[in-house]
Amino acid sequence: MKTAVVTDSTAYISKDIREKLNIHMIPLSVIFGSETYQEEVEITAADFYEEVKHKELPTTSQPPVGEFAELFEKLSKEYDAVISIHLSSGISGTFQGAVTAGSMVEDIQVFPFDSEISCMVQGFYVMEAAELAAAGKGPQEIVERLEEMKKSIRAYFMVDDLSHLQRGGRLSSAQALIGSLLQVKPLLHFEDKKIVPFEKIRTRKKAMKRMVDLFWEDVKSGEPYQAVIIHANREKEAREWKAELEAEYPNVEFMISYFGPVIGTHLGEGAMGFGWVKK
Ligand code: MYR
Repeated sequence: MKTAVVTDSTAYISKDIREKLNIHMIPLSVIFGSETYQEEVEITAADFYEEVKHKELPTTSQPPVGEFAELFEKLSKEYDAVISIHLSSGISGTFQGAVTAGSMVEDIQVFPFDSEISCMVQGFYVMEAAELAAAGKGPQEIVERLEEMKKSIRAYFMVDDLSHLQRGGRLSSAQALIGSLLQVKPLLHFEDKKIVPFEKIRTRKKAMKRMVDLFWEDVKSGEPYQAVIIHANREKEAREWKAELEAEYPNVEFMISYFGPVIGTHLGEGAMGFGWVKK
C-alpha cells in the first residue's frame, strides 16, 4: 500500500526536507489589504517580518477546499491513501478543509489528522509519518503511531505583545483575564485544541526558564527526546538558547525552527516557543 503525506505550510518544514521525505505541502495565506500571498511559496518569513515593520499586520486565511481536492486527486494517480496532517482545528479551518476535500475524492482514501498544535511540533508528526510511509507502512499503522506521539508531545510559547493574538481572536480566555495578562509575559499552550494561558509570568527570561523546567519534568526519565526551539525573527536568541540547552541536555536532539508569516501574524515578532516529543 502506498501512502502519501500531506501537511500545510504552518509546519514550516523546509523545501529541502519536504523534497527529501516526499512531503506534500498546501499553503495558508497572509492578506495585506487587497494582496494575498501564499506563505512559504510567495512570501518568506524574512520578507514578512520586514514588511510588517512598515505595514499594518495582515490577516490570514486557510487554503481553499478545492486546492486540497485537486492535490488529493493528483495523488490518487500514484498512491492508495493520504495522511493529511494539519494545524489545530481549534485555531483554523484548515483541518476541516482537508476533511471536506477527503469526502469529495473517490479514488484515494484520505486520513485527516488534527495535530492539535502547529509549527514544527506539527512537523514532528509529519516527518515521522513520512518516514513510516517511505518504509512501506500503511495509513492505519501510521495514524496509530501519530496517536502514540500525541501522548508525549508538549509545547509552550510566549509572545512579546499579546494584542496580536487578541486581535486575531485566537486566545481562548475571558476578556478580563486577557486584560490582566497584557501587562505580563504569559506562558501559553494548547488545551483542547485551543490556545489558553498556562501561567502568568512577568519577564521573558523567566518564561523561558519555566519552559525549560517543564521540559526537564519530562526528559528527566532519561528516555530519548527530540525538541525544537521556535522563534519569530529572533534567530540569534534561538541559537544561543539552543547552545545552552545542548550543553545541559546532551542526550536530547535539538533543532531550531520559526514562526512563519501566518503564525507570525497571530503571535507578533519576538515570540518564542519550545516543543518536545518522545522519540
Ligand atoms: C487561519 O487563518 O486559518 C490560520 C490561523 C492561525 C492561528 C495561529 C495562532 C497561533 C498559533 C501558535 C502555535 C504555537 C505552536 C508552538
